[in-house]
Amino acid sequence: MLGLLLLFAVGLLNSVTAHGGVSNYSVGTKWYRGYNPNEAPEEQDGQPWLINRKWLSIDPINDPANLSIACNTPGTPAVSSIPIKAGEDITAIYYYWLHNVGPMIAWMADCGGPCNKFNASEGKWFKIGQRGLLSGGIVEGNWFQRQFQNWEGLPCNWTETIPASLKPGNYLIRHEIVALHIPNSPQFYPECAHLEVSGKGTKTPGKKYLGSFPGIWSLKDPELNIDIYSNANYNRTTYNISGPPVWKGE
Ligand SMILES: *[C@@H]1O[C@H](CO)[C@@H](O)[C@H](O)[C@H]1NC(C)=O
Ligand SMILES: *[C@@H]1O[C@H](CO)[C@@H](O)[C@H](O)[C@H]1NC(C)=O
Ligand SMILES: *[C@@H]1O[C@H](CO)[C@@H](O)[C@H](O)[C@H]1NC(C)=O
Ligand SMILES: *[C@@H]1O[C@H](CO)[C@@H](O)[C@H](O)[C@H]1NC(C)=O
Ligand SMILES: *[C@@H]1O[C@H](CO)[C@@H](O)[C@H](O)[C@H]1NC(C)=O
Ligand SMILES: *[C@@H]1O[C@H](CO)[C@@H](O)[C@H](O)[C@H]1NC(C)=O
Ligand SMILES: [Cu+2]
Repeated sequence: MLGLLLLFAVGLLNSVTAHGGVSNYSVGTKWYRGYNPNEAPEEQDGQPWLINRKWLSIDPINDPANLSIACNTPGTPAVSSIPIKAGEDITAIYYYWLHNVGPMIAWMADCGGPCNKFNASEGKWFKIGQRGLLSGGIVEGNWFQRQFQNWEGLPCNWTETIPASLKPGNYLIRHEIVALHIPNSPQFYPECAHLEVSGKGTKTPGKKYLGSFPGIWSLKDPELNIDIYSNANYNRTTYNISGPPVWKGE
């Protein structure tokens, strides 16, 4: 009976911890606490330290047409912003990330004013970095997500650079992990934070780099609505990350 209970508990634990999201951010030596869906909302909502848009659940979003695809559910704006210079790195730190197949993409969108008044579904999003299949086959190969994965509860770090030429201003940053381990059922895990970008940059990405959430992702996309285990895909050694090209600051 105890064994059975234990088995059940372990099963439950696995199904719960199988999901996740960004726990903290760091810029240089400074850490910023993210929203924690496992802690009381009343200790987080409206707090002056909050730089992360609210996300209530570590579960994935399955429907790319859901408004929550932009900044998760409910995506309530943060109070504060992370100050960062164009050209600096930002690290998103996750705990217990357990999936291993699928692309990871960092996006930004100009809030055109204070981000705490900005509707993320009206953002024009651009990629600043993406990580996919680095080598090997699509099922067992060396995905960045597989390197990033950590079973021991140690922090998993994902670092990207704010393009050095980016015009200063208020931006959302959106870290998104796409998990492809279930055939024809891509899972999207996006979280957003508010950035206050400084610097002497003057550039903004052109139209071919921009898109909307909902909008960019579609279940008609064969790279997302994919069965990685099928005969046709199993031995593939390339995976093309969908969406616009990454903006490098040109
Ligand atoms: C990281 O995030 C967790 C969960 O939100 C929080 O409890 C912890 O204080 C954060 N760590 C740091 C160093 O900010
Ligand atoms: C959007 O997704 C969230 C979280 O996955 C869910 O709670 C909500 O019901 C969905 N909304 C619609 C309109 O399906
Ligand atoms: C945000 O924008 C979307 C797309 O234009 C719209 O459907 C939605 O109602 C807006 N949400 C709010 C809270 O205004
Ligand atoms: C992850 O990043 C944090 C913050 O920069 C750092 O303290 C930690 O050592 C890093 N962990 C790993 C495994 O690189
Ligand atoms: C994948 O490649 C191996 C080695 O060439 C081959 O034995 C296997 O049948 C292939 N699998 C599929 C599903 O095509
Ligand atoms: C990926 O993109 C390259 C370059 O556009 C193309 O040659 C290749 O066929 C694509 N691979 C797949 C699996 O779609
Ligand atoms: Cu999961």
